[in-house]
Amino acid sequence: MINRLDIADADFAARLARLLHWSPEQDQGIETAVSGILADIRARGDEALLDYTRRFDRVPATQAADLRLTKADLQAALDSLPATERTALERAAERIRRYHEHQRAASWMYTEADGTRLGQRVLPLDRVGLYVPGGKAAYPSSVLMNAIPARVAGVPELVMVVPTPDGVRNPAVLAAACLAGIEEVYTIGGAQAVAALAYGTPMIRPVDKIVGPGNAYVAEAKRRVFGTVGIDMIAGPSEILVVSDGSVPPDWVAVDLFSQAEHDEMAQSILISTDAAFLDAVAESVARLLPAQPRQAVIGKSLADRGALIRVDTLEQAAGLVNQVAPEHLELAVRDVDGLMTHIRHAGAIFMGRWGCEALGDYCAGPSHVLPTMRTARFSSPLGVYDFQKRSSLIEPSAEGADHLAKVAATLARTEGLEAHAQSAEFRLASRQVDESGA
Ligand code: HSO
Ligand code: ZN
Repeated sequence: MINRLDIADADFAARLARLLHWSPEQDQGIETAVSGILADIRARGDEALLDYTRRFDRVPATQAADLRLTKADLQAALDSLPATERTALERAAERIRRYHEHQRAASWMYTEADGTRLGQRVLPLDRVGLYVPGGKAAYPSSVLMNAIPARVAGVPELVMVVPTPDGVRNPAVLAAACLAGIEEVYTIGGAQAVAALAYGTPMIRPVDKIVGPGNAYVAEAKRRVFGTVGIDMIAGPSEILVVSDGSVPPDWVAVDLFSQAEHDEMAQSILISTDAAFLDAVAESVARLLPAQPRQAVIGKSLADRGALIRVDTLEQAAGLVNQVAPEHLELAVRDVDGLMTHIRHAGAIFMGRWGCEALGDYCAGPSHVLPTMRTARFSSPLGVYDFQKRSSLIEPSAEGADHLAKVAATLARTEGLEAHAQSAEFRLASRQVDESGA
């Protein structure tokens, strides 16, 4: 049902390594298909886009313009939502906005003693593309979680692409786009949509960065257009790791584990505890609560293949495992959260204390639910305002500062054998003396 591990077992490290191992399918067929689609969109633009969309999504479009939604379409989707759903989306959007306002980085500048000014200017990206999947993982919450940080950064042009298989639109996704202030939406998907965003077509002007999750074709296309445009990350299956000292009800933890397992058979749900009786109780909760879950098949497979209940001796050992796993989501269901936090280094989002269930963060706590997976929390961060801002360095030497710097620069330039650099630094020095003597 769910794997049981004990840190005291001789084969613990090997079993854990086997459970954690996951690598995205690297399918030669996908690579070939995607490279063909990218080349075709570059060569034939909207014609190719129309062809692929008719073929893959069976959309009855006759011209490229049929693939664009109007502002009225988005507004109609928002108006069609039941009031409770609309209010929930609005409240989530408001909270996500407020959280991200704390992330906005400001430009800065300082002046040195000789009057030289140095600084950094922060500006939003001009134009960003948001990919939204059309199939089983079409989440309106993800539209908010990607679009609002971009909006808060000040990105003036946000373009969304979302496939509509058989022409069927997802009103909640379009409503979320409307709430997030997205005005440019195309009903396209797959590698062809990524290519259109990256290279542009007569209908779609190219963007500067593409964000948002997608299937293996979308991921491969994003990998290939990276460099032409920026991308956010290539996300793996969802992950949750709960650390508990047994101070919360076992049923709570069981359902928390289900909550990520239900995303995907490849999702990973792990509980680490110092309390063996608590682990037994959670195993019992899992067995008792699973049959009533609508997604019991997916959850069951995820827990059997990749889930684990792990016994450790101390919470420091638990923290050591957390840092090794570097999970996307971490719940600290323990009495002494602050004490445990001092040992935690790697996790995408950390839910602290007995009330910190991940589902709140998935929808409405405030931080983006777009988080580093597959151990990448060791070196990367949640999607945030900073992903939609870029920085320029500012250098304004004073006359006196230029003198000092020229000597250092010229020396280093000659060390590197770059005489023109040295002269470039020194020319101003020489001509400034002429300049100031009025000659
Ligand atoms: N847990 C997912 C996000 C999500 N959950 C969307 C529900 N909807 C990211 O890991
Ligand atoms: Zn989730």
